[in-house]
Amino acid sequence: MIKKAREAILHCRRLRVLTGAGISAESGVPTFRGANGLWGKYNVMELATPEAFQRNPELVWKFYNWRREVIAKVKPNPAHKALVDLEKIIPDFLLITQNVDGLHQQAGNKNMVELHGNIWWVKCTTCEYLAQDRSIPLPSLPTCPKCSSLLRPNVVWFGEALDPEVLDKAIEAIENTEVLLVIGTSAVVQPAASLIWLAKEKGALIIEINIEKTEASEIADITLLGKAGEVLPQLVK
Ligand code: BV8
Ligand code: ZN
Repeated sequence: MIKKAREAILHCRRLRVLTGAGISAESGVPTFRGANGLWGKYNVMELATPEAFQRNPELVWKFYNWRREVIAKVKPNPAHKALVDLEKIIPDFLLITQNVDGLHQQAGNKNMVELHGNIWWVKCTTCEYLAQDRSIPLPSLPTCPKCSSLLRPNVVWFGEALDPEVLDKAIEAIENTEVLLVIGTSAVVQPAASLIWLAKEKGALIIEINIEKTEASEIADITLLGKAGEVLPQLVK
């Protein structure tokens, strides 16, 4: 299977990659639904929502400050690095990530979109202010330097629409690809996961890398069971 996947990837002109929290697991970033659950005592579904922020912005910022602290200490793993190598050899490459940890950019990927935003960016709840801010921790209630309103993390919360331009770019790329490599995602969160079914519908070859079967396994042409940090480098070398 590895050989078949390697051939398909190395001989294709157009390749898209969809990554989820599993690709950062070996860097030490907890996944959302993994055995250790997400972020210890915090329940992401309760906190990563506009309602939670409305109700208790201090608690939501505590959650994000804690995740920023965890993520600041980790670095890209061999799976992230393999995608940088892949980008160098595939003529038409796009990385579509659900992750907000910024590890793909840190590893060196350039041609990519972040469907759910980036934890290192903050935006104003009132004006257009949007900036990268890597200070750790941010004040418990950070305010906008332009209009003094409350700042929020520049991530897409549950119940919020994805940035239409970002989603359109991902859909357009998914609609014309030869191969879609799906790495480390439970394929549960929508509309990101629907990109896998769209690629299948458009005739792409679906290759999945995960430590266990997922919702997408039934439509994957090749499912490679194993850790992304161990499997992915074998596909690229
Ligand atoms: C929206 C940022 C509506 C925040 C995140 C149908 C259509 C549309 C929406 C919905 C729908 N059904 C349900 C919904 C609502 C919801 C949703 O999908 N809920 C799920 C839980 C059912 N969707 C939304 O709310 C979306 N918004 O649709 O709004 C709308 C439309 C128009 C106008 C107004 C409103 C927004 C979704 C975005 C939420 N934000 N992140 C933050 O991070 O703080 S999503 C969050 O989950 C992360 O981004 C994460 O990446 C993502 C997906 O999870 P995974 O990445 O897959 O991670 P998970 O832990 O689940 O799985 C890890 C996998 O890795 C596992 O399979 C594991 O086996 C594997 N693994 C582990 N270790 C390894 C490994 N694999 C390989 N190697 C390893 N070492
Ligand atoms: Zn402002």
